[in-house]
Amino acid sequence: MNFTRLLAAAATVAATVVPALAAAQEVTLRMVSAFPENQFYVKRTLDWIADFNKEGKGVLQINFIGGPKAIPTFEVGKAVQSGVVELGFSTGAFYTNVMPEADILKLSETSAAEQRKNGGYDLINKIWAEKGNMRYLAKVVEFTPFHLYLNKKIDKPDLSGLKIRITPVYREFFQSMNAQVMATAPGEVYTALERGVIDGYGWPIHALFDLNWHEKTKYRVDPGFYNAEVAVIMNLDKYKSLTPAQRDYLERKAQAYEGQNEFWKKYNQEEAARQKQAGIEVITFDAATSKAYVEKAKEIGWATAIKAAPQYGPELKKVLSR
Ligand code: 173
Repeated sequence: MNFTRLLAAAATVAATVVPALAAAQEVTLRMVSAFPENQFYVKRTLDWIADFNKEGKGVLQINFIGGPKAIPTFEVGKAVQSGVVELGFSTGAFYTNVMPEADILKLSETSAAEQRKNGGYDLINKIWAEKGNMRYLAKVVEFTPFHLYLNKKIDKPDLSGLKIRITPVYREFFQSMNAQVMATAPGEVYTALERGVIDGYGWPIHALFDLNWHEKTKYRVDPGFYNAEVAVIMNLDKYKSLTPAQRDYLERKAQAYEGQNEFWKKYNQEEAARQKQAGIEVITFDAATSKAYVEKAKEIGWATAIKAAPQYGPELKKVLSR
């Protein structure tokens, strides 16, 4: 073969191979949600994904597989850890079967933005990588207290004789008030309320209406406690396999989603007003009892965290506390 023909052959090869390579560069990440698909959290995430896919053409795409019908709520963390799916949309309480540290983020007093600056975000990612084979991409729910919701009236923080739906978020705190507890995924709460299997449940200040729980709820106990955390998490092997351009795009989009968290402050006020309109009565205690209630939640939260995670619990406490 002379040189000209060699060049021509090389050009032919390049013309066929290069576009194939370029096309192969687009990667699609499959995502599952641990929250039911009819929850507003998921709708908001689907909007984010639509924008992600529009701008990410040729680089990175997300394929939303579904909610707990695809992978059960308490299995989503495991699925991300093992790489069955690349992305998960969940809260830490739902994947304590991966690592106990996951549930500690509910004790955050510093914001996600502050944790990006004070070393918290790096520590979370060190732990999530080491113990969960995960990358913690973005916290997309915060500034949101949890509350106790009841169908029987109480006049002091005593849940003796009451059966309360929990996740790991609330377990030790509600047990300390003598509740009989039952862990269930959000998708099972409505039926449990309808059948009278439970007398109440723990849940954030928002998102009752998404699942129609307001129809079966009489009281909310104030004040709230802790700080709900919901995040986009990713299988670490997949994360590492991305090109720098793909990773930059993913991080930029994830941070932009996290950057919208101020949204929850106003939304939560609206949700509280909506609860009032729906006839949900607020149970309050005197000032000293309320203060003790919140302090007890925090004390029990950290005691449980440090017992379950003796190494990382104290380290997390430094960056999550004010
Ligand atoms: O109550 C729950 O299901 C729960 O733990 C939770 C955590 C974060 C956001 C919403 C719910």
